[in-house]
Amino acid sequence: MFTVPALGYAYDALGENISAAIMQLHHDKHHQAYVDKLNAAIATHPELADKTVEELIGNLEAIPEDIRGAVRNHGGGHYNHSLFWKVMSPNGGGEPTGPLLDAIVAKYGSYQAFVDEFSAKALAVFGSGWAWLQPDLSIVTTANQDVPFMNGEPEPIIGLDVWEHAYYLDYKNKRDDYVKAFWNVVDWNFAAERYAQLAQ
Ligand code: MN3
Repeated sequence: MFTVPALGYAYDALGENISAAIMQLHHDKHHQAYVDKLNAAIATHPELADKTVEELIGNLEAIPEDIRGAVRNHGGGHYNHSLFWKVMSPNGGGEPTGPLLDAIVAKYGSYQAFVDEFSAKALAVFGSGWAWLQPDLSIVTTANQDVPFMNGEPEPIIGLDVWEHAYYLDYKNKRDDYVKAFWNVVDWNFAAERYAQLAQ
C-alpha cells in the first residue's frame, strides 16, 4: 500500500509564498486522493503489490491495460507530489551553489536567465501540468500528472506543479505570481544532491 509521505515541515512553514491552507489541502487531500486511487488500482492486480511507484510509472507498457491509465495518472500524481514536497523548504530560495550552479550558468548564461526560461515554460503550460528541470539541465513540461521519467527519460531534479489546485487559493488566476514565489522556497541543497546523483 502506498502512503503519502510526511511533509517534513509545518503547513505554514513556507510563509506567504504558499499558504498553510494550500499546503494542507494539497498534501492531505489532493496527494492523498492520488495515493488512494493508485492503491485501488493496484488492489485489482495483486501481482503488482510489491512494485515501487518508480517501477510502476517507469514501465507503463508492462502495466495491465485496464489500470494503465489509473497508474499513469495516480501513480504519476503520487511520484510527482512526493518529489514536490522535498523540492520546497522553509530554508529555500536564493541561488544554487557548487556544480549545479556552474552547470546552470554554463547552459543558460546566468541563474536569472535560467529562472526566466523555466518560469516562461511553466506559465505556458496550458491547463494542468508540471515544469521540470532534468539532469541534463533541459527544462521540459508535461500535461496532467505525466513526468518525463514515464517516457524513458531520467528522473527530474526539481518539478513545479502548475495545476490550479497548487495556487488558486492564494493567487487566484495569477500563476505568474505563484511561479515567482516558488523561487523563494526552492531547496537548492536538495536539488544539488539530486543533480549529483542523477547527472550523467
Ligand atoms: Mn498538485
